[in-house]
Amino acid sequence: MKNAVSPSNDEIKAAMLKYDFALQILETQLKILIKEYETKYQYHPVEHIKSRIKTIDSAIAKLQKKGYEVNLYNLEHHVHDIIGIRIVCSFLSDTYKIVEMLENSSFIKIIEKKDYISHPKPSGYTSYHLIVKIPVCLVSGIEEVEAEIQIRTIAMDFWASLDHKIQYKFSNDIPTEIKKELYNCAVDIKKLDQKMLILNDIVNRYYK
Ligand code: 0O2
Repeated sequence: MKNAVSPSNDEIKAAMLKYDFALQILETQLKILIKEYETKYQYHPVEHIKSRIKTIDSAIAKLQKKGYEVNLYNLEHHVHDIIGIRIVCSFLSDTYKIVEMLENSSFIKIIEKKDYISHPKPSGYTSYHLIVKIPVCLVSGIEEVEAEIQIRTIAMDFWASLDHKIQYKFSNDIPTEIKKELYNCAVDIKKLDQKMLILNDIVNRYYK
């Protein structure tokens, strides 16, 4: 399916349709898994879930940034986060519970795991990323569609959201002192996440 000629926006739109379907399926499946988990363990590990489909312009920009020619084959094979789902949890331990829950699901096929919680990015970014595949039943047959699931705590989400705004404001050319301060905030956030987890454990012991 490798095109020598760049696809038109209409061709890309048609190819993107399956991502809409896959997102709906994935959102429903996640709701089922989380609800079942909550019922079984009487515990709510998820604070909220956000999802988005990458815009065509943003997907093309990512492809170009990676140095690939713009065609449908490359969009499908080299942009792994056309579907993005973010699962935001209260506590550090919850993020790993969610990862384990997804690993145990036979419906969601995990292609790649990136643990930026144990191994933060040089910027200080922390989150657990899963690249997954979801089966979508189309008229033409079953297609496996890729998605990226980001799992993080509220505190990590707070940091990433400010970092994202800063990157946008400075067009990725962030002054060194701001980079350093952001990194320091990431270190503080890690400590805060650990302290909140300990505090929550203490509170839970009171209940017992
Ligand atoms: P957006 O606007 O959030 O969609 P890959 O996607 O795996 O081919 P890459 O870049 O190696 O390529 O993936 P990575 O770094 O594992 O994950 C990329 C996504 O993680 C980004 O998507 C962000 O959402 C998030 N991310 C990664 N690093 C940072 C960071 O330093 N700060 C913030 N705020 N978010 C980060 P996009 O497409 O870059 O952006």
